[in-house]
Amino acid sequence: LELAADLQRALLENQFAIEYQPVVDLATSRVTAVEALVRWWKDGASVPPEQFLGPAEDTGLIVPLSEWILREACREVAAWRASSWEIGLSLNLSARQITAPRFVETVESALTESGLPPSALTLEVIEEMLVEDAEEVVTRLSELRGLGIRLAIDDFGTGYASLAFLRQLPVDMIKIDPSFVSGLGRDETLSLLTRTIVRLGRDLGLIVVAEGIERPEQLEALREMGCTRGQGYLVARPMGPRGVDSLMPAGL
Ligand code: G
Ligand code: G
Ligand code: MN
Ligand code: NA
Repeated sequence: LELAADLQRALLENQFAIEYQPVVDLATSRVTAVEALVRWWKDGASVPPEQFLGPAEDTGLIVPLSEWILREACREVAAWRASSWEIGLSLNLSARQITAPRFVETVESALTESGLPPSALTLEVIEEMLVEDAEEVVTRLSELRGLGIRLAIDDFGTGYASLAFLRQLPVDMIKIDPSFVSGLGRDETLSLLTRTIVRLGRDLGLIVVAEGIERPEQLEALREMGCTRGQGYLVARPMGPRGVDSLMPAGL
């Protein structure tokens, strides 16, 4: 309860910030997109999202918080694109946000107001969101995809029904969970599973992003498997907007 009050005040007092983690083309190292990751600066320290996203979801505060993240991130990425830098934006969705009233209209208005084209926005969802209110979640997400927005399955491979999810929802991208990527070069089973996921994604015509790349041997293995995109501390850590500014290719 105290946390709920703190969160409410944090929203009013602009204590939230967005960090962006680059997603790169593994062949060229070109930044293809940035994933927005919310940060809460409370009394000078950063509170981990794991500590406040659950309570924000339970209290419903996730809805106004997510709308702020959506509008702010669309605005910042649209500004980078205004310099002819063709990067996309990935946003993590919460289940409560998707089923909130006027969710689709809110996303549409964030795009219109920022000038970000729908095709530059990818919405990341996890399988757990299809457990409750599955029909409504699939309907809302399908409406957004109909507007040209892309959909990604985050933490792919860790849910109990990864393959069923691919059948239920029209997606454009899968993001391989770090628990698979961590084993590359060290664990034969995890390497084989990663290779199989990459192959599955490619056969389905999906963009495959490997997450949690921390060691050069993982990068090498992913390239060899034909995985074209990646994200992780080895490539780039989450960073503030000024950090992203500094990644803009020279000449733009
Ligand atoms: O940034 P970090 O790795 O600490 O994120 C921890 C968790 O918080 C991840 O599961 C990530 O998906 C989630 N997360 C980060 N930012 C957002 C956000 O803006 N909205 C939602 N719903 N989840 C987020
Ligand atoms: O669940 P999701 O994939 O949205 O989570 C993203 C989270 O993963 C962010 O909090 C980000 O800080 C974290 N992250 C990004 N790259 C790495 C990495 O290479 N290693 C680890 N351990 N965490 C990472
Ligand atoms: Mn994510
Ligand atoms: Na993930």
